[in-house]
Amino acid sequence: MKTPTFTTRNGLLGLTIAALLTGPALALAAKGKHPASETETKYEGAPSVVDISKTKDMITTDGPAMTKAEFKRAKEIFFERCAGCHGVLRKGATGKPLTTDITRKLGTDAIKAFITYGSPAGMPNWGTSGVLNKEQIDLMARYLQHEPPQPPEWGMKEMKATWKVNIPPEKRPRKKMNHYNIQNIFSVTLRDAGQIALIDGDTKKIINVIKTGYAVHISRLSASGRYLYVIGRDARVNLIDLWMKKPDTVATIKVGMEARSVETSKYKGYMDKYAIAGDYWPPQYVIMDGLTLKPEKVVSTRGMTVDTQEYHPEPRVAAIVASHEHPEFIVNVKETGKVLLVNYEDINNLSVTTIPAARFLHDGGWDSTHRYFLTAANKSNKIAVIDSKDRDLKALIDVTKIPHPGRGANFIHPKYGPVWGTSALGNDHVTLIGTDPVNHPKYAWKVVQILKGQGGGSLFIKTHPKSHNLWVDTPLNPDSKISQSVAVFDIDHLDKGFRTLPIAKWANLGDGPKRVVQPEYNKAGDEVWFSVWNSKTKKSALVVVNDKTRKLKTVIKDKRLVTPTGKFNVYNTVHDIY
Ligand code: DHE
Repeated sequence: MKTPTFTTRNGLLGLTIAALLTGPALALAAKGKHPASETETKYEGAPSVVDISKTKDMITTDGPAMTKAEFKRAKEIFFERCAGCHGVLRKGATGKPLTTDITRKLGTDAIKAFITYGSPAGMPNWGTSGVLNKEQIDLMARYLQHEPPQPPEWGMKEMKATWKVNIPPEKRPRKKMNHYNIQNIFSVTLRDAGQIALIDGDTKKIINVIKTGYAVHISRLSASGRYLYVIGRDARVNLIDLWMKKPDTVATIKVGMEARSVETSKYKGYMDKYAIAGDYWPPQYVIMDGLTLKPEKVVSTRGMTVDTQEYHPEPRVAAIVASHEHPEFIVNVKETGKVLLVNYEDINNLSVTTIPAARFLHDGGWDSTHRYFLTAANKSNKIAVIDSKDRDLKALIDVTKIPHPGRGANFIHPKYGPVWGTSALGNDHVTLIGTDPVNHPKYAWKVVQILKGQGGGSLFIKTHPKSHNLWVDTPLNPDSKISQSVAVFDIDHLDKGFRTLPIAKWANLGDGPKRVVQPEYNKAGDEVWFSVWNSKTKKSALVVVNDKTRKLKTVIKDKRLVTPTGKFNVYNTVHDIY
């Protein structure tokens, strides 16, 4: 996948034209100084994987003249560069809306200026950076004044047509057929290979490399720990049986055209019963049979935004977690800013509680009691706290720029009691929030401390109940010294600051970006694993650190480990330990 190499794409229409053409905006753009960083574009700017050959296209006389061939080329550029932030239908996502009522008022010249110079609100300077040439910019400026092409829907019929059960449940092993300690297996995302590697956490040997969806994204486990669910950006779900002699795929389905999240039912009595996947396109979620992936219920997330209460045609499904308090999935709907509690007790008569939070809900995780879900509304700079027991919003907490917790990290703070933490894309803050309304009510749902990390561009933080370390990665920091190392705090002495460990150097891989990403513990909580994420044609590795001594334990190198990113330890993922 091609990744643009500069600034964020946030607000094409955030400024007045005058400001853009003459004011500080132009000066900033000319110097390449956007307040929003390279970091955010690297992260959000991945091309949309929607199949654009199937869109419904319309060139109307209301827009400037364009040939069919020009429209097709502009559409390709839009889905590669722009859809991630402005949305497939251009109704606005983390970037501003680009609907024709707005773009036609602006006109070709003004749009060209925005695309060329970018804006301090976060629009990249596609022209002055050399990514798009004058002819392409002119093409895009005209294209944006025509109606957005509409990708096709993907309903039950399409899902069923792609659903395949390779090994039906009755033909699967009746007991575990291998000698692996499956609770300590890691499922490792091999992003650009479209594969996952299953790695034995005890021996550090690769058990199997399994073909999954395109630009595979995350793995989650069934409540029993037997079944692994993997989702690709192309919305392909793999169901993998860890009891097989050599664990492998037993069923697959494509649940949409583009997706990011998958989860399984964890409430007692529903072990391994249901899985759910959330789509970016079409905007919907689907509940599936947990043992076969048979699609049971598809539900659209289109609807009104939480604040202005306007219709949004493309609210993408972001993080999904499984409630431990009720038979429910907790579903983040990004663009409308709503959290849905989808009750799976009776999926024919589905009941859904809708909790208002804030726009651009993204990732998040549980507090240590597994009652409260803390989730980032990232471009609103807020953390929402959902009470999964009482089914309501407990708090909406202001934090600094672009919180990105992954699932966050829980530990007992020496002063404030139980806290949950998040790092950020937009600055070096590690924000700690009190999570104990019973014994520490004064601190509950308040920012109790902000630690200074290595820098912005952080995606994930992690600790473990048995550890005294808090690990903070910074893979998207533009400074390679920072992106190739990790910060570690002693949670008993947070005021002492962090130590830096040169993880990429330890891997000794030669050249390449070698971003160090996503700490993940083993089951025992005495090792922490890091991916050294190099480009596709270069060597990558996993680095295992002794959590007690903070010294290198081992480096897992193998030519099959292409672009490793997320790692999911079976036990910790089943039990939501982080
Ligand atoms: Fe992710 C989690 C979306 C880019 C690695 N990512 C998530 C979740 C969402 C999401 C909604 C939460 C899922 C859940 O909990 O159910 N990610 C997106 C994007 O939209 C985005 C910004 C751009 C894109 O086009 O995909 C994006 N993500 C990335 C990456 O570039 C990362 C760093 C590398 C990769 O493998 O693609 C990446 N995302 C991850 C990982 C998690 C994740 C490792 C799970 C973390 C965890 O500990 O649970």
